[in-house]
Amino acid sequence: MSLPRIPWRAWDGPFTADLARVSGGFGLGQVPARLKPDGTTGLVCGYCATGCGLTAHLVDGEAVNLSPDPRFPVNQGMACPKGWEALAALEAPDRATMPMLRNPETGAMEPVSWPHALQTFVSRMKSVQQNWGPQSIAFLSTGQICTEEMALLGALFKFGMRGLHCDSNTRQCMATAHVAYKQSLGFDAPPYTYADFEESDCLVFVGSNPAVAHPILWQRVLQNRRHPEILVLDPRRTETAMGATLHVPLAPKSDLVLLYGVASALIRRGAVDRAFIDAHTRGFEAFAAAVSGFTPERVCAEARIPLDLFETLVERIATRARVSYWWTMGVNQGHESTRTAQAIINLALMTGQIGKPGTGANSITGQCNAMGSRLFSNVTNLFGGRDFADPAARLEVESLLGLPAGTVPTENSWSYDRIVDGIESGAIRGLWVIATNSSHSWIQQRRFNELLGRLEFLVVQDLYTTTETVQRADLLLPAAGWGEKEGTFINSERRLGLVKRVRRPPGQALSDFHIFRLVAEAWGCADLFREWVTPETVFEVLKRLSRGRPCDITGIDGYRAIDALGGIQWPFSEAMRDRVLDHASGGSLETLPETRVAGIRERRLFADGSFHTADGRAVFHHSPPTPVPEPTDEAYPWVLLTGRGTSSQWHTNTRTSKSPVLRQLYPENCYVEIHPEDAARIGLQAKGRVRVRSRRAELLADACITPAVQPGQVFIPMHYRELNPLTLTVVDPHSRQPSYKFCAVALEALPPG
Ligand SMILES: Nc1nc2c(c(=O)[nH]1)N[C@H]1C(S)=C(S)[C@@H](COP(=O)(O)OP(=O)(O)OC[C@H]3O[C@@H](n4cnc5c(=O)[nH]c(N)nc54)[C@H](O)[C@@H]3O)O[C@H]1N2
Ligand SMILES: Nc1nc2c(c(=O)[nH]1)N[C@H]1C(S)=C(S)[C@@H](COP(=O)(O)OP(=O)(O)OC[C@H]3O[C@@H](n4cnc5c(=O)[nH]c(N)nc54)[C@H](O)[C@@H]3O)O[C@H]1N2
Ligand code: SF4
Ligand SMILES: [Mo]
Repeated sequence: MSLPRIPWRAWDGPFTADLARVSGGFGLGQVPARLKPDGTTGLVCGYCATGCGLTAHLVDGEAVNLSPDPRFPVNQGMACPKGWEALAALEAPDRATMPMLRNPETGAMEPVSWPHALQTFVSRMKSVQQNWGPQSIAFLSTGQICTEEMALLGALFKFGMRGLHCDSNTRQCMATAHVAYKQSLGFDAPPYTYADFEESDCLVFVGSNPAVAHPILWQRVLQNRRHPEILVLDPRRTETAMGATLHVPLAPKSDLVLLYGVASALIRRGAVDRAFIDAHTRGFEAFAAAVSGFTPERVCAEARIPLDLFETLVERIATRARVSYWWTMGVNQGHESTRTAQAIINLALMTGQIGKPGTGANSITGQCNAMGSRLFSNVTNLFGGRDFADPAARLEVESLLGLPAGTVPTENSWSYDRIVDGIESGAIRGLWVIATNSSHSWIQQRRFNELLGRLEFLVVQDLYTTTETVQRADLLLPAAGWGEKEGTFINSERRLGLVKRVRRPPGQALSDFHIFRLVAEAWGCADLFREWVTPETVFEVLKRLSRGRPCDITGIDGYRAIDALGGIQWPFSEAMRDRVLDHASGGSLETLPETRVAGIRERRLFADGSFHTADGRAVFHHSPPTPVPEPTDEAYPWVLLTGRGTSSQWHTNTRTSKSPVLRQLYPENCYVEIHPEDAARIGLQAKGRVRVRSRRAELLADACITPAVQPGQVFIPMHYRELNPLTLTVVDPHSRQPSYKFCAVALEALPPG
């Protein structure tokens, strides 16, 4: 379908000239950079953190089709349905094409000009700050915009607007992995490369369903020619569990007990790597003592699995040469998630299964750029994984960015859950939500949405006019999406990939980058960002901020190098680049011969056993397991599990619902998976409807009667807006990531209809 295209000249106002300068107008007639002679150009996918390379096929400067890139090292010519259909999300009739402001009298959203929108943004946010203090405004952002955009936002908000409290949906997703790695390995550094899927003899998936959530990574597992064991720890018999050689259907949230039991059994068998432990780790003796009481009998009783299954699990881990551990949200989203993730890291450390092909304690990332947000969003940590509380780090960043001394805040921001509590207490009065649909995805939704109603000013920056959060906004800023802008993403294996502009944004939608630039100008702090003019100039700033850090990317000679090499993993320092170029006798990264490219294409960390802690040793962290905060009881006898439903649905479904192809591939109505015995117990028939009730809310869902879930457990995909009102605000004490995957519910069968 065709969308209205308004040239920037068509509207007037004091910001017009600036708009033209900082945003390149609305990009009319602009041909995307780095177009190949055959009229195609490559870019990485904007959904999940697999980071597949896609080829955009262009006609008259606009992409008309996408196909997977056979030469891209990640996906090797494969893509999942979302990747194939990624352009459909850009063509939706509900795309936001103009800024919209809520009319206080009628309550309706009305289109306004950009200058008016920006003036409103600035005057209302500043008035909140004047009345309630500079820290009374906050933002919630995302792992789904480009690194350069996140970096500009974090710098603008903290250094320019003098705000403090901000977080992103990465809290819902990767905060646990971030904290676990940082404490255990000294830096948030997932150690692996995707080749490890193919080079492992035993892959242990904990709370991870890649067959649905990372389908191309699952394809890489299926390409493994070493006849590997695939061990899946998941309460549900997922698509991944069905493809495994062993499925361990442990009781929900019994992971910590089970993993401690495995550690204890391995120690008893002597299946540990003493030399590695002695040379490269700290705290093993205390850990061994702490887990010694986790006997097979105790573990099997608490995890509710048979003893022989536990013994088989231990046997396979103990006897395979290359063992790799992979975890995702079944671990990260829990009441004791950080220690659970660290229990996985501990297993890899005590067996020396890290830094070698086919090994590692490997957290798989969720969103396309959650890794970018972990390193460069300036939200929970200061640029480049530094600490806001560290005076030397603050000074360093101020000098690298040419900021006046004292510009960098001395405190850490509140986490997402604390920002929400802050709205309740009145500490937060103005909120800016960017590229996340909190009114669907945040936990205990009814409370959250009631709290949004208390805000004095809610700004939402999104692609669409119809999302649950936009419907509650006072001001909507229309954003260009993936494919309509340029920048970088960092995938699960630390690979920087390039996103390109292969479509014109509709109407007056602007890239998030340009919106942040305009806010900076309107706020009056653009002087601080003189260098932050285009995404690629910001990339140079980020390189500078990364120098000497574990995530050093100083050797990446701009976007062209990323484009030429099929992405580049961090770290890639100048010294590494120079070594590569020396061997190739000069030239540039772009012209490297294929033989040299192979050497830098797939790199893992910690090959030398040296970690990022002060003494170079990895640390064993552990705590006694704790009970779940809301156990089942007579009134609420089922555990509600949640997660991804199909590979064709993305989160709150704002983008994936726009594709007629994808819509054919998932159930339209909210559904609940329930075991046949439970269905019989409540008198539920096939095609029946179910009322699912928690202490906080209830929903109606179609019944999906299946032995994939165990008796006493039900599963509802997160893509349906009915779900999160039922979930409960529980967060892990270390990472403050919400526990989305456990609350108690009651069920009632309703007749079909
Ligand atoms: N199609 C699609 N792909 C996606 C996404 C999407 O929305 N749609 N989202 C992306 C994002 S942001 C993320 S974070 C990832 C998430 O990727 P995954 O984490 O793989 O997906 P989930 O379904 O959330 O959770 C994984 C599994 O955890 C299990 N689980 C629940 N409770 C427990 C428990 O106590 N212990 C254990 N061991 N397992 C448990 C669930 O049964 C589920 O099968 O997917 C990414 N990929
Ligand atoms: N019950 C339950 N809840 C969960 C989970 C679960 O497993 N169970 N998982 C959690 C996890 S892991 C995650 S990551 C979150 C995800 O939760 P959300 O981040 O809320 O989900 P999305 O639907 O991805 O929302 C992204 C929003 O950004 C918009 N958008 C897309 N691209 C752009 C862009 O380039 N610019 C701008 N400005 N906007 C854009 C989209 O239209 C959409 O409204 O959900 C969490 N919620
Ligand atoms: S697996 Fe992830 S990155 Fe690859 S095409 Fe699918 S959504 Fe895109
Ligand atoms: Mo996520």
